[in-house]
Amino acid sequence: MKKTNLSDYDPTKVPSGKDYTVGIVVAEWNKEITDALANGAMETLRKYDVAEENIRLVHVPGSFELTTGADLMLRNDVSLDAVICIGCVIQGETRHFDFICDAVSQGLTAVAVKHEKPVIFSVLTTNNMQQAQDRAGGKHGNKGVEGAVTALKMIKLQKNLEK
Ligand code: DLZ
Repeated sequence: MKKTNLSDYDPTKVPSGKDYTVGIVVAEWNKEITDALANGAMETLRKYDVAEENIRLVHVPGSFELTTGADLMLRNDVSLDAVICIGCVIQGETRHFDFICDAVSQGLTAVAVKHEKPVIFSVLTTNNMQQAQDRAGGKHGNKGVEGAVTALKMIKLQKNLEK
């Protein structure tokens, strides 16, 4: 199966984030992975000129709480243009994985619709730790980088359409 590098993108198509404000919610479960994803996201936002003071970072206990974290951020900071949600859910022996993944994907979609702002799903859902490491700065890139690029593109799209 062909595996794409999550960090492969055309840099000429990424908008400048000079005037944008971006929230990042990071789950603490599998912290080694989510810290690497958060660093990838922050480095990418800085690379595309988002000012340091316009990057708002908060942590939540696990991926299940990303929905509440994103909702709280958007409710309490109207200057946010988008929120990137970062988590890592690793398949275990029980169905917990399925419930968390379903809840987060549906929850984040609902938050985006409620607040009419881009909410980005930078959540790894993997079978094991190796697959997560491969996607958190390993051989398949960094899903946090992809999340930041997606956020910048979606903010620009929204601003263009709502002019
Ligand atoms: C409970 C749990 C389990 C088993 N696995 C993960 C995981 O792989 N990744 C993750 O981000 N969180 C996990 N959690 C914690 C839940 O997301 C949540 O924090 C708790 O169920 C409390 O609501």
